[in-house]
Amino acid sequence: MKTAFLPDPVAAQFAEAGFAMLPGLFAPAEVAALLRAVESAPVSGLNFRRSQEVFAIRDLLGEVPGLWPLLNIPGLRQLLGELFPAGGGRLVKAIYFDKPAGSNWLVAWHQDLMINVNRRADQPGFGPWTNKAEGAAVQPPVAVLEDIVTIRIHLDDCDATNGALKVVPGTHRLGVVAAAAIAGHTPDATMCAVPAGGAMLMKPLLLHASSRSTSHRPRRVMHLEFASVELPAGLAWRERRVL
Ligand SMILES: O=C(O)CCC(=O)C(=O)O
Repeated sequence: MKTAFLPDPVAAQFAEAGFAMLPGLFAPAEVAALLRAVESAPVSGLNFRRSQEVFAIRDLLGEVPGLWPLLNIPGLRQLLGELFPAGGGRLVKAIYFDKPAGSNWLVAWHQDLMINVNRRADQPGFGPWTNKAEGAAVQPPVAVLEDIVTIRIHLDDCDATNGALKVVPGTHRLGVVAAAAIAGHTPDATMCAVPAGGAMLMKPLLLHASSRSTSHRPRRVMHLEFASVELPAGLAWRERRVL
C-alpha cells in the first residue's frame, strides 16, 4: 500500500513531468541538525568551493560523515523504497549548495549527464570521461541516467527570489538533448518553490537551471542522487552508500 510519502498523484506527476515537490520530509528540528552538521565541517580541500559567489561541498557524505545518521530517517528510507520498488536504491552522489545572499551565482540550462566513478575503465556506451583531482566522472548510457533519482533536500524556504530551480517539464523523456536544441525547450519552463524541510524529486535528464538570488535569504540545498543500477564490472560508483 502507498504511504503519504509518495502518494499516487505525486508519483504520477513525477513520472510524467520528471520532477515533484514533497513538502515536510524533514521536521524543523531535523533541518536544524543538518545545518549544524554542515556548518561545523572544515572548509578546505578539493571538494570545497567557497567564494563570495558560491559555496559548494562535493562528496558531501565523505566530507561530513556526521550527516549520515541525520539523513537516515524513516521518511527518507521509506521514500527510497517507493522510488525503487524493486529495492537497491543507494546514494551515488551528494553535493551541498549554498547560494549566498548577494552572490551572482546562476546555473545555465543543462541536464545532469555525468556520474562519479572510482576510476577510468573504458566500457561500451560510457564516455566522455573527465579526470579531475577529486576523481573520475563519465557520461553513462541513457539507461543508467534514467535509473537515477535526485532528491534535493531544502534547508531554507526557496522561491524565485533566492534562486529556486527552474525546470522544463517532460524533458527527462528526451534522452540527451543536443546543446543547440536546449533553447527551443526553455519557453516551457516552470519554477520550483520548495519550503524548508521539503524535498524536490528530479530526474537528472530533466532540463534545469537556476537564476541569481535577489534576496538576502540563503538557499541551502543537499543534492542527493540515488541509483539502483549496477555498473559494469571494473567500474564502481565513487560515493556509493546504502541508507
Ligand atoms: O542548485 C542549483 O541551483 C543548480 C544545481 C544544478 O544544476 C546541478 O546540481 O546540476
